[in-house]
Amino acid sequence: MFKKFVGITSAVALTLGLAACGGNDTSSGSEDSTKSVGEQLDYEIVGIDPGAGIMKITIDEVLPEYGLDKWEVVEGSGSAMTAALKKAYDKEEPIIITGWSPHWKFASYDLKYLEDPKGIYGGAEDVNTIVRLGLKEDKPDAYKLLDQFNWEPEHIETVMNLIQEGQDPADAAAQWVSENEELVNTWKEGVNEVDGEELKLLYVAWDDVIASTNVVGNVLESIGYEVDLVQVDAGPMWAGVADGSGDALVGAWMPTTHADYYAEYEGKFEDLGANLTGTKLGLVVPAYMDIDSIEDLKE
Ligand code: PBE
Repeated sequence: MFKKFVGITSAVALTLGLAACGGNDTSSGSEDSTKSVGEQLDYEIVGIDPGAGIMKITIDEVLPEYGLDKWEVVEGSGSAMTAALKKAYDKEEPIIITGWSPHWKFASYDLKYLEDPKGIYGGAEDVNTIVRLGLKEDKPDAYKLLDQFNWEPEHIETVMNLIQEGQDPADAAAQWVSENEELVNTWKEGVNEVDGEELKLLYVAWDDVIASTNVVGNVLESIGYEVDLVQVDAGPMWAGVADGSGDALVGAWMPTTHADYYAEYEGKFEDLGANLTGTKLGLVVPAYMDIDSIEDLKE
């Protein structure tokens, strides 16, 4: 290989030599390693369902504001995204996903958020509980319990990890509830038991929201409600609580991620405030990747 370069100008030889060195540095050692991350990934970021707030922020704000016009965010789902992450990670290949915390992927893999020097993904957010108008009058005990539902990232992470390890979400929720009686009792304070009244919780198949909805559903059942967990897309989740066809949702990320849905239906729901604080959103990559900032994607 080296012999081929004999006779070419030293500047070119130097460039080629450096490129070859860069290639040898990477663990894959393939010819890909001399390509930019964009070239290696075909300028594709692995996204989730199109209704997710993180998709809108990434496509409408992050790509244009960082000048990443060659890049696109591929639509899919939360589970397709984690499947793609596992596949790439197992082979130590590059991948960029739309990621968020709390999420089990940070316990399963060594990952990092790309720095966001423009702060477009915003700071830590709250996850709010949103109920339909009239729930307070119709189902005061469900309302009171939903209003008192509040936990910490470590709690939701435990439930997510149980599900990730293979437990059915309902079983994982039941196990967590039985192991956290003291906290759960604070949600039940002053709440009376009811006799089989129906209650419909709407949720999207995002791993954090699957966990929280199953836990709240389990506790509402323990006080006598017949709880229906209905999985929908993000738009119908908000629309369903706003038109009263669903009673509540516990996965409203505010003030940024679900700002559009919030504004669209404002006045048609009641916001019971945060059930969790300290979330994060961003572009996430395996720690073995050689980039640190969203700005590195321009190269
Ligand atoms: N998420 C999880 C959602 C909210 C909860 C970050 C994927 C979203 O982007 O809308």
